[in-house]
Amino acid sequence: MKHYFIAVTIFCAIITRISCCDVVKLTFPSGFRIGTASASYQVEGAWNVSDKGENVWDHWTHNHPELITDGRNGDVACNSYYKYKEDVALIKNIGFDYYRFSISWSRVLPTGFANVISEDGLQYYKNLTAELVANGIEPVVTIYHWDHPQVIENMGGWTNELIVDWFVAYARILFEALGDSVKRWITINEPDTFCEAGYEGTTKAPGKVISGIGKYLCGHNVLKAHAKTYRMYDEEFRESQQGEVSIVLALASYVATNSSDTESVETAFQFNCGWMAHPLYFGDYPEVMKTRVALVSEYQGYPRSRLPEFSDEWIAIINGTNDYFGVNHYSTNLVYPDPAEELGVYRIDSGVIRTIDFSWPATASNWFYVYPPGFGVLLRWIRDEYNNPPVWITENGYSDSGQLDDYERISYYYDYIKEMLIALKRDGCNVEAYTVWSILDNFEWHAGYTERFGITHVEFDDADTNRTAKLSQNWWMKVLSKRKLQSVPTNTAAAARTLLPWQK
Ligand code: GBH
Repeated sequence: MKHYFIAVTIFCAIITRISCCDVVKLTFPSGFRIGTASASYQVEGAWNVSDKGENVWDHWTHNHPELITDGRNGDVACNSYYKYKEDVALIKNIGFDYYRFSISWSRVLPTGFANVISEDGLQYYKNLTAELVANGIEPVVTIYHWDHPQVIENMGGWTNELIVDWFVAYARILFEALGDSVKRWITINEPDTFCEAGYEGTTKAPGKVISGIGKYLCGHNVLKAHAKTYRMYDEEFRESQQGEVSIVLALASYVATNSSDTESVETAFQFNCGWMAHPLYFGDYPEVMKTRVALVSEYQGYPRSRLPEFSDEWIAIINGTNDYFGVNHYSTNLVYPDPAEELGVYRIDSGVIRTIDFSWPATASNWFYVYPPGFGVLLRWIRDEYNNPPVWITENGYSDSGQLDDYERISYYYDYIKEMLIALKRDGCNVEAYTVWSILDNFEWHAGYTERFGITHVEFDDADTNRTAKLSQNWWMKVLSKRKLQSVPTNTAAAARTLLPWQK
């Protein structure tokens, strides 16, 4: 009898495994799109060529090199302004379906405003787009990836509501100039990231520390700018151009330290994903954000909540302005309730402490630990929360210090994409596309060139900024030709790799 049970148990275990892999097979469904991405300030260089205006990242890196890990900047970066044909050839050779790149606002509008359009600036993006199309690669365009004109920042940047109209005028010029070829637009990249790090911290430009206020005010204006741009596209371009418009959010995943604590997980998701997505899908901020921020604001003595309110008119404008759900995902946080609240002390708006499990593998970025199951958790949460919208993974990738034999990067891709395929095939999540961040090593914001996300190595110390394939680039080439995940090459040296400072 005992043997019988053991046999049955083993049999069931094998069947479960097979059926899991059978469902998933690790192939990409037909029609699934795979692309790669970059952002203007991180790759273009040519910071003062022609009539280009100064942007906040030019200003920030030139004035505060001490706040960049290696003191460097994006003046040259990958030289993609001059090497875009080489970039496109590379993307084509690897076999990607699309290329997500961003446009530098002050390159197109040197004064920051729509009164002067730089012919050279606009021509560069026309050339890049044409080169992609000629090579059968779909252009996916981010209108804004953190580098707004300094002149606009001088007037408060994303904390000044006037930016809404300035942004719409800028976007209109891009729809007009590129919209015949570009059918997939992203208005704004990761408001959650730059609103917090740029208006309540000094790890992103403009590095203004407006504690408790800056982030929400910035996010409020971002939602308005996004929604007005979406409505403008509806009114002036959608019929003739037939494109899609969305925003991209930086979404961590969350798991509770104590597995029965579903509330902390839910609150953490709402404060991250819900902050921007709830208004886009339901018109207003999540209930838990409104009540919690009001509560903590009152505790801190503010006469009103630090989270701004939308008028009914704005709710109607914002509600329903995401044609697809753009997700940048890298890592997971562990969450638990802030114990200080039991003593009546309110320190955190969400009331939830976010941390990491230090047993998870580290990367070269101090915020980034590897936890593949988190990706599935996030995708299922989006499915359930927003009625299974079409999802584009607009960024996913891994950071190291730049070695060509990047075995860990390959296993990161393998493990994360496997979770995505399970969420898609087994759990019915409506994921339509996946984007590799990044095609090239590039200027990694406050980390300078010390953290590398590329599947292609770039020699930044050499004026030629030569590109060299990493192992992961070859792996991607195979994945793309077979449309199926490929096994991870083994690396015996990886086990012996040296500990990073924060692992010691
Ligand atoms: C993306 O940002 C950017 O879009 C891209 O430009 C960049 O190169 C890439 O990823 C790699 O960084 O609360 O301490 O856990 C993702 C940036 C950084 C956003 C970490 C969320 C959470 C910090 N993410 N951040 S923490």
